[in-house]
Amino acid sequence: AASGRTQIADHPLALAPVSAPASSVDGFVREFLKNLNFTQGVPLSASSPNDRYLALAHTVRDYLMARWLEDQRGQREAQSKGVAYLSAEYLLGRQLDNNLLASRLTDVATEALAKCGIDIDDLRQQEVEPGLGNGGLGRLAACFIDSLATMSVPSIGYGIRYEYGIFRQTFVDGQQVEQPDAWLSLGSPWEFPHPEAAQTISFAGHTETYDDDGVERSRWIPAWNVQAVPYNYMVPGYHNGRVNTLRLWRSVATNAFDLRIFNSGDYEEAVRAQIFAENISKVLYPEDSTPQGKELRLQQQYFFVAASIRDFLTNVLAEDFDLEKLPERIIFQLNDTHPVIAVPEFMRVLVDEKKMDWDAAWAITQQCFAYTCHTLLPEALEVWSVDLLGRLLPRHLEIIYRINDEFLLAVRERFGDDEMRIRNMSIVSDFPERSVRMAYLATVAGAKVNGVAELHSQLLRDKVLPDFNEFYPGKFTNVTNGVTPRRFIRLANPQLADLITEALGAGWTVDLERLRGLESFAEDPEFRARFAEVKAANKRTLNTVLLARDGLSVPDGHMLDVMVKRLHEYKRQMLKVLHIVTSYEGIISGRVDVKDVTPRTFIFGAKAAPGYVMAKRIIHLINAVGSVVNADPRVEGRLNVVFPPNYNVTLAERVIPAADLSEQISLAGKEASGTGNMKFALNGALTIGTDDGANVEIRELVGDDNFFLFGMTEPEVEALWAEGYRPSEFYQKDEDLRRAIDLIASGAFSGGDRTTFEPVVSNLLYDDRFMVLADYASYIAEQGKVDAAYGDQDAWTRSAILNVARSGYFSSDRSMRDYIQRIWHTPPAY
Ligand code: B1N
Repeated sequence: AASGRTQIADHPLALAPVSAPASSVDGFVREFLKNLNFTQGVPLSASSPNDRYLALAHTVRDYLMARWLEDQRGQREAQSKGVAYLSAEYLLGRQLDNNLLASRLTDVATEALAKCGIDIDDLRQQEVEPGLGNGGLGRLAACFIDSLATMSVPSIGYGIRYEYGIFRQTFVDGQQVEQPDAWLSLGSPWEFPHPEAAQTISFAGHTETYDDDGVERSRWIPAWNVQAVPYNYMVPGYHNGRVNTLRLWRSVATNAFDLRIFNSGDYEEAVRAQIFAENISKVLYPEDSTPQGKELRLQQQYFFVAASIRDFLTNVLAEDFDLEKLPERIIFQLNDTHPVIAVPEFMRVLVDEKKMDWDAAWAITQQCFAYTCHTLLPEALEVWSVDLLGRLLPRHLEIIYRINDEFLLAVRERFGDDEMRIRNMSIVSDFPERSVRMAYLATVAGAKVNGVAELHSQLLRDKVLPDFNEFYPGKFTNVTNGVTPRRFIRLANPQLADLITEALGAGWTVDLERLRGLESFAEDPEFRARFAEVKAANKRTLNTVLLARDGLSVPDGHMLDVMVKRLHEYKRQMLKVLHIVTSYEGIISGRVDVKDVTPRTFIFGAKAAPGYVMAKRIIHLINAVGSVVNADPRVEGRLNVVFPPNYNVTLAERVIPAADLSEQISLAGKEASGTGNMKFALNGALTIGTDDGANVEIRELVGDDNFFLFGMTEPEVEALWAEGYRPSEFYQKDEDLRRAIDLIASGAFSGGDRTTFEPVVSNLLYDDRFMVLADYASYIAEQGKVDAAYGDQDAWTRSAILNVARSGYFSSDRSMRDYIQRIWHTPPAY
């Protein structure tokens, strides 16, 4: 087979480049009909919307193909240093529109389809977004690969092709019910499976030592294995002709595995084996920030990193590559701790398989990995029990022990026998059970460790890993997150994009700091009027979308106050609820004249992890408050709570451009960065927020006058904890707060039943880990300022424009430049 491939590679036709079809409307019509006929096997007359969508997707693929093949060849041949982004999640969002935009085909395709009597918008609606991520972390990975392609950085994304992505959320009587996300069921036109390139990935078994020509070596004798089949996705850069690759792995049963069982004549057992193997890439774990230590999750993690490392070593490097030079060719970026098992796997390959000396292998490994931490919550720091690791990956556990032994030896050399410090820094911890702290392993192995916003990186350095910072000076750094302006401005907000282009000319989409040029336009009344009209149009569009999607509506003339993000106590959706209940209580008690209430629509979007009981209760409460408030005639329609189910990337693209007010109200020190906050600012919403995560940097950039700050700072939070936080004292002291909580407790939102939301109320009064009550007064006061500011529409619009003008820093292109400069040191292009 190998010599056959060589012969073909030398054939003159093998080097002839494929060429893209003609970019004319007629050319596009031809390609589209060809795909409809030959790929879908239907004539236009008998085609379903899904047929047409798939044919359109295939047509767009065909236009991208020549560049993709060319870029894959170029990247292989250049042998320059590249980035392998290792992430268990990629929250991509819909592909069609993005790929049309990147390849400049939007207008041609629109016209071509119109010629066939098809409205391209109808086909856009057909696509089920690949929801292969939970929230910010997965969406960040998607933004990063977009920027890497747009900046022509040699890179590849590796991950898992989950058969089921993040669950589909529905509400039944206001309560969350999860449905499986069968995103592949109507076809998956964007992927290219390569079953012939499958890798065998092993698990379990035992280890042994053996004599290798006088050298004692270890080897792993695994007990079972699965096949990892690569599925390639195109990642087109924006208007630069570049197409990078995202490679997601799917697990299937190995032939050998089948055969052994087939030979035993046990057909049922063979089928079971198949199912067992396919389980590994079956479903995305729906926990955001609070991973459960499930065996299948560790299987997923090892499965995809082992396949990715082998893929790089065998398919990217030349066969005779000198492994000592690995750091000149690759940097594996670890997206949180989820792929950290790659570290011992890399060591195993170098030491056991390539027979490299341990110290040499370790020196290489420490240059080939870098680690991004995305959290500060202790419960989110992944830990694997030694028991589980030893069963599933016995050789890796041995390697981790040796890494730890040598690390602690070095610590002793530096700091002396400070047993407390040794215990605190050990990768292997003994309590509450013997386990491996993956963040510590990543920190020891990584060339660099970064947080995702200035404040987060500082807390990581000074509070979470101070001993490591002292031991490894210079290892810790910051790269503030960013978002792609292609998807989140150009695609999501085309009218704003056109207005910006008219003002500043083209070019800002790939050089977002140019938005600064809008500052002077903020002073131009005509520009302000047009900006305000775009916002109003986006609200009308959102209204249309929500009406069709969920039967919900956003009344004209309302301020749009938006809180969209995963449901988590630290994000404090409860604070938002208390604000709504306070406004409502003011009206129905008659203390506030309804005519004085600024009309507001509160939009929520939030999924709760299926096992997170308190989060689900809060969802129930939001829906319950909405039903009561929206239906109460005394409110005269001035308060309106809208909670569309199943918030996802597609809905974000509609909601964010319509928003006036962005709610970023986490307890200071808890939200590592946030990225929704950046998307809102870039779309001209003003932020009400705490001094947390990237909010700090947003406020510094847009200016205090254009940002509603409230709440305790992180040091104030620390101080209050130290002094002893008693939430009930805030309840006693603050009349408004008491009225709001009492109204919830009275059963006003649960048909008179006082038990339904009792756990939420007592959680606030007697526990309140995230200090909702401590920040309540400050939040309500600031919301008063929001109302006042909104009263002067022209001034508000000016602030909104300044938010856009001053947020160019939050492009993920800038994040990529920071990674390149501070961590990767890769060349700008191959
Ligand atoms: O990562 C985002 C940040 O902007 C957010 O502030 C941060 O909360 C988020 C385990 C996570 N941190 N940790 C996770 C996700 C899934 C999982 O299984 C943890 N997500 C974040 C991007 O930096």
